[in-house]
Amino acid sequence: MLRIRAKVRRACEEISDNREFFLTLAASIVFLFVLLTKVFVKGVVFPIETSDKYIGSDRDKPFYEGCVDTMQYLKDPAYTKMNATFVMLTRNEEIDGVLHSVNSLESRFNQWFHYPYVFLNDVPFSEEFKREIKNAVSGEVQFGLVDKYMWQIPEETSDPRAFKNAIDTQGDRGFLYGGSASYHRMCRFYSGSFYRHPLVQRHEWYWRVEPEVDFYCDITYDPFFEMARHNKKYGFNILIEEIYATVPNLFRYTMAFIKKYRIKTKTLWKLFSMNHYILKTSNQELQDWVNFYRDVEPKLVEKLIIEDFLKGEDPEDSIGLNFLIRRSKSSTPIVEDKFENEEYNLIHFWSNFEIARVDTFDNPIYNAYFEYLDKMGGFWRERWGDAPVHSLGLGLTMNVEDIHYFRDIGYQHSVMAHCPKNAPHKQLVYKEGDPRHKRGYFKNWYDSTSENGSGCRCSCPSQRDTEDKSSECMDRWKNLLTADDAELDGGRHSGYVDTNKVERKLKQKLFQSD
Ligand SMILES: Nc1nc2c(ncn2[C@@H]2O[C@H](COP(=O)(O)OP(=O)(O)O)[C@@H](O)[C@H]2O)c(=O)[nH]1
Ligand SMILES: *[C@@H]1O[C@H](CO)[C@@H](O)[C@H](O)[C@H]1NC(C)=O
Ligand SMILES: *[C@@H]1O[C@H](CO)[C@@H](O)[C@H](O)[C@H]1NC(C)=O
Ligand SMILES: [Mg+2]
Repeated sequence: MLRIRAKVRRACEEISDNREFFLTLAASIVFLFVLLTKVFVKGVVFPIETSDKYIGSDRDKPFYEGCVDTMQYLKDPAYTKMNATFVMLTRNEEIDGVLHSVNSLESRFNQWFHYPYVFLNDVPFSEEFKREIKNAVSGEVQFGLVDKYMWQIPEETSDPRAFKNAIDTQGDRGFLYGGSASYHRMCRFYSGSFYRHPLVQRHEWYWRVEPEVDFYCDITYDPFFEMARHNKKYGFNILIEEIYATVPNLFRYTMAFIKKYRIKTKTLWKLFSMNHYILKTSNQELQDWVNFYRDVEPKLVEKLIIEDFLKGEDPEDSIGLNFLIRRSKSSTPIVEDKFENEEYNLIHFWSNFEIARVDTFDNPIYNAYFEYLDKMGGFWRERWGDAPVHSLGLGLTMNVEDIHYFRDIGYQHSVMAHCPKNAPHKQLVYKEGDPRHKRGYFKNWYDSTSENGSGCRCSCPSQRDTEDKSSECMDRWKNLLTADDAELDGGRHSGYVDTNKVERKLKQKLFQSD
């Protein structure tokens, strides 16, 4: 050992004037060290990513972790096939993307369960489209037309100039899809009409699918049946934040609706609403000033020092005078999107994947909510997506435990993907249910397992999981899962900080010598 060190030293002395060499050496050592710690001390030096953690509680957790023996599952006398269907709104031209989604869904799930499909379009489907679909699916198929009353936005005909102007403006300002009238129609249709379509109404449950999506894990149990068995009403797969520019007034109108119809929000409301009612106090000025926890101390310190100054006991008190001047010069902070002390945090369930009861939306409260929003014109004046509309609507009608996170379903749509780690010791051999879905040599070729994994035979893309990309959204969901009932408080926010208590503490600190 010593001899080696001496050798190294000698070698180094020989090139001691070669700084580049040293720098490279140092950089390599640091790089190696970082690499090793990252691999071996994961969780100590580098925090564990959300996708590696366990997510679940009695309120909600995966129905199964890992694979289920599907043949046995289907034979269980307690099992019944549900009154359910896939739903897809699409265009004739999108047939390749539609087949892509259908093949993925069949291969990963429906080849064992044979649920039917409903395809919807604002123009009739072509014979070719119908033929290709019928060849691909293992359940019944129905093709429906969306009539112009459901499809068109009323102002398109009642006020075409204002309509066109609004859409063009959004396009000019570069809002994603803002300049596309058909995108606005689509969002409105999925917000308030799809579940009222007669072909959808024939079912109790639906699973929304879009063209060009991928499923990465085998779904070896029946999600509809498990939803029913666990009293779930709405299932999601991805939770992300909306682009602000598309929904500037959505929350304001939602709050106005709540007020007008005296709606009592449910506990899910807390997933979407940010609280600005921080201080429990009757002092209105303080109330208006303090919108965040970080405002509490500075504002109370200011108040106490000024109060002390105004007692007039110390005429030389320049600190007190300075505080007084500062306060008189400053104005009440404006939180632009605050409405009745709440603000939308832009979080929503990404609604291109949904497994839900049809009456999740087809009920008096949600229907009235949609009608109200529709009248306010946000589906064309702004570009309200069906996802934030669904989510805020769910906040009016659902409790946290009514919602199910399908964490075990690997799914991707355009730029977003969620794909779980595989569950340990619960991977079974793949058995095809339909000869069209032979997997041949790759049939048991899937990702390695991990302690907190929930997936069955997942083969995930290299893309970063949305759980990690939008981990703040997931953290909020996790907090709701583990919060105690009192904290959820029917979704209502209330002043959390006891002003008197904080003031007492601050007084001690500030005026200790007294
Ligand atoms: N029939 C029909 N389907 C549409 C129209 N616009 C959108 N869609 C469908 O609505 C779904 C969502 O549209 P898409 O453009 O994929 O939106 P994105 O997923 O938000 O990018 C897809 O299934 C589309 O096929 C339309 O004008 N007519
Ligand atoms: C599994 O999750 C728990 C709790 O979230 C965490 O403490 C543990 O480190 C996770 N395991 C792995 C292998 O990341
Ligand atoms: C399925 O549910 C729909 C809507 O509730 C109902 O009208 C229909 O009769 C049900 N069909 C079957 C086969 O139970
Ligand atoms: Mg799409």
